[in-house]
Amino acid sequence: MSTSTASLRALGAVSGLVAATAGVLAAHGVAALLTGVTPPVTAVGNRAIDWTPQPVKEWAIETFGAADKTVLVGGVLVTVALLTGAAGAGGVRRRGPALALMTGLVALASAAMLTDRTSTAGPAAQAGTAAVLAVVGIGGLWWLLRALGADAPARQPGGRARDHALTPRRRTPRTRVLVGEDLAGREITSDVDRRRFLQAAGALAAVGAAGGAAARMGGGAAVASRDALRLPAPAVPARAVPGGVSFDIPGLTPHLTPNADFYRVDTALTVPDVPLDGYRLRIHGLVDNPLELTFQDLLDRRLVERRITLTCVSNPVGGDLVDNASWLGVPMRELLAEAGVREGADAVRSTSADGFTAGTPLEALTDDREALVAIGMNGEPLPLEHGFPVRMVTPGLYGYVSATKWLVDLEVTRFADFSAYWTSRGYAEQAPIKLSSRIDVPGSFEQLGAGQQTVAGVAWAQPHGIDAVEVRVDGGDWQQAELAEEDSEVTWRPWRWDWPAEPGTHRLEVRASDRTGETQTSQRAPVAPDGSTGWHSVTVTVS
Ligand SMILES: Nc1nc2c(c(=O)[nH]1)N[C@H]1C(S)=C(S)[C@@H](COP(=O)(O)O)O[C@H]1N2
Ligand SMILES: [Mo]
Repeated sequence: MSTSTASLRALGAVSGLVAATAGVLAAHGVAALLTGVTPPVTAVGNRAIDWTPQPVKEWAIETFGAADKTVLVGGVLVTVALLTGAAGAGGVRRRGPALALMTGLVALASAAMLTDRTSTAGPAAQAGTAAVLAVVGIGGLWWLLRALGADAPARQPGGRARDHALTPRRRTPRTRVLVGEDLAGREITSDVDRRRFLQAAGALAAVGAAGGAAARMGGGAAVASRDALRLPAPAVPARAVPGGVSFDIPGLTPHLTPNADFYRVDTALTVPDVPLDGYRLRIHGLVDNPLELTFQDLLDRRLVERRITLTCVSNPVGGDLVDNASWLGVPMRELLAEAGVREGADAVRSTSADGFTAGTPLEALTDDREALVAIGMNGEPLPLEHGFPVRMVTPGLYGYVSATKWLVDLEVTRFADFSAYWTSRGYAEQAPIKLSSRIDVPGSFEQLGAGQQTVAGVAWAQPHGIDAVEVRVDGGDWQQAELAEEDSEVTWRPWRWDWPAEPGTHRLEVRASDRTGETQTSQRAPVAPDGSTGWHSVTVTVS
């Protein structure tokens, strides 16, 4: 392959990338201008999230943590770039296969957009956005490849530049590029219309830039709503945080997690944009009086403030998908009582604005643990990532069955009659949080000096409360740790133990017991289907 062929191929690859980028940006721009439309990359990402096998998903969460979504979107973008680049490179001689590949990609993205669970727009808006992707992506590639001389009869050596010579109007200099050799070993060349190529590329860049700008400007109504919102003081404030709820030990998790540090787990690729204007919470199903509440209706109710530790089923032993916040909200049982739950119901199916669903036992939402329909977190309106404007918080149950964010619908029903998002993907229907404990200090593989060392961490047993924590070294006798003051049975409890550390490599283990008399099992269980078990341990070197 000669250099000129290579550079023609490179221009072809650029054509594929430019057309695809312009198409995607234009579609994202249009989606941002219409409300509720899911743009192509998000739609494809959502499909990927919903279809990724569970073990792969867990591996991704564990490996990439909070960056898992960035990695997913990056993966989608890289794949599209490679395919469209290759299509363009291959399309410099014949456009057909390149356009077919681009059409296939557009068709897949369109299918994902038209069936997206997070879309709240009508099919016309969703289809119109897909059409923009198709026109810019496929049309753009066709245009660029034509300027590169694809499908024009290649000229044999000695041939004359017919259209060049015979069409004086055309001033565009065409560049002859070697595209191969004929059987006799003579060069075959193709005409590249440089001016037309630059015009096409420029036009597509402009379309892409406009789309990108619109995508940046559009949406964001929830941010404005949140900025303008002032939460009322709670009718029932949480009691003051007791003095000794934690220890002053560097590296020990703080009792209350600041919003910015609070773990986040959800299936939302882009944070749902749910403005207060037009917000409705429907409560219906097996009830006597279906309710439809505005955000103001919620504000006007008896607001209760409570500190509750949230826990994710995906938290491995020793992991950090558990955090504690002060929540402000309306007691769920008061809303359900007003709706009048009928005989025979045993579950509430909650749905978010982005189509996520959870199934919660009716009992957990009506008993004394007092689950909340929350609107505030640590003295602020809920952050967008944590469910603005309304979410559920249910003490004692893992988040996937009890903590629906961007909450819009509560259906009183029976477990026999539905299957929630994670339950239909192999997770348990019922998922009480398992008793667990974690060593925060010292860190794994830390090097320590010999002598008195502090071992510390947190333990949780919502909704029963922690009764004891024990630590042991190198499989020796269990030693009682000192517990911090209990904030409540539904919050975690810090503990500490003074360790006379002797030189060598040591393994520290922790286990907790709750108020029901249960002690944490040493039996290791993975996070699926209903939460991990086992003892957390860290290995350290003392010298
Ligand atoms: N809408 C919606 N709500 C959701 C989820 C979700 O994917 N979508 N994930 C749940 C899970 S698995 C957990 S553990 C909690 C986490 O809440 P956080 O992100 O505020 O910590 O939210 C729950 N609520
Ligand atoms: Mo979770």
